[in-house]
Amino acid sequence: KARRPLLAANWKMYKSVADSLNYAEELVRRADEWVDLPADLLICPTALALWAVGQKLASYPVRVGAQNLDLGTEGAMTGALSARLIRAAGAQYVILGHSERRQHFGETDRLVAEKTRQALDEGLMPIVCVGENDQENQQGLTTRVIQRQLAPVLEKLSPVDAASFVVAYEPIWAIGTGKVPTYEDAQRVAQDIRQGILRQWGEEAASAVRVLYGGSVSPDNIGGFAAQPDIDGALIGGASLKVDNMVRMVQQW
Ligand code: G2H
Repeated sequence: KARRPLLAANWKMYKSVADSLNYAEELVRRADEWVDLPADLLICPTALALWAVGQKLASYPVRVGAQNLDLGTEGAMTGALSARLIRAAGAQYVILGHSERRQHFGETDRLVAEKTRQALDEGLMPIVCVGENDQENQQGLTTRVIQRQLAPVLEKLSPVDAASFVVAYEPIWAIGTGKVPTYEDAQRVAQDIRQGILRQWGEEAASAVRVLYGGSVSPDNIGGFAAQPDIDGALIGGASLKVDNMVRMVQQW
C-alpha cells in the first residue's frame, strides 16, 4: 500500500496516569518486537496522561494523540482543552467525532467538522470517526449515513489536507460488542469513503487519505482487516488496553 498504515489505540476513559506510564514503559521494553514495522503506532490516553506518556515514548516510533478537543485557542473556557494546548502537550493526532462523543456529548456532524478544521490549523492530524448504527445497517443506509457525516467535514477541508486527514470507519454496532463486519463489507465501506472523497477532491488526494477500521478489533481478527486494500490501519479500543495484545496486533499488520 502506498499509504503508511496507522494503528491507533483509543484508551477512552481508562487508565490512571500511573497505569498509563506503566503501559508505556512495558511497550518500550518490548520495542525490539515492533520497531521496524511499516506502520505508525499511536496511543491516545486520557488527556491527563497524554504529556507524560508522550515523554516516555519520545525516542520511540510511537506517537500520542488526544481523544477530543474543544474549539478555541485559549481563553476563559473553564474545563476546555484546545487543539493548540493539546499540540503543545506533545500530541500529533486527535480522534474526533467518535460515536461515544456524538451519543453522550451531543456532538453534531457540523461541530465535528469545525473541530477537524481547527485540529489541522493547529498542526494536529484529525482521525474523524464515522459509522452507522445497527438499524441503519439493517436498512442498507451505511453509505448514506457516512456521506452525511463526512459532507460538512470535507466542505471545511481541501485536497491539501488529504495527507494529514484520517477517517475511521466504526460501525456503532461493532463498538465494544465483539461483533465485526465481514472483512469484505468493511473493505467495501472503506472504498466507498475513498470514492466519496475522490468525487470532491480528485484521485490524488483521495489516495492519500488514510481510512482505518474500528470496532472490536482484536489480535484474532486484525489480520483480516490488514489484508484489505482500502483499509490503512485500525482504531482499537478494548484490545489496546493490554500491551501484549497491542504488540500482537502490530506484528500482524
Ligand atoms: C470503537 C473502538 C475504538 P473497541 O470505539 O475506537 O473500541 O475496539 O473497544 O470496539
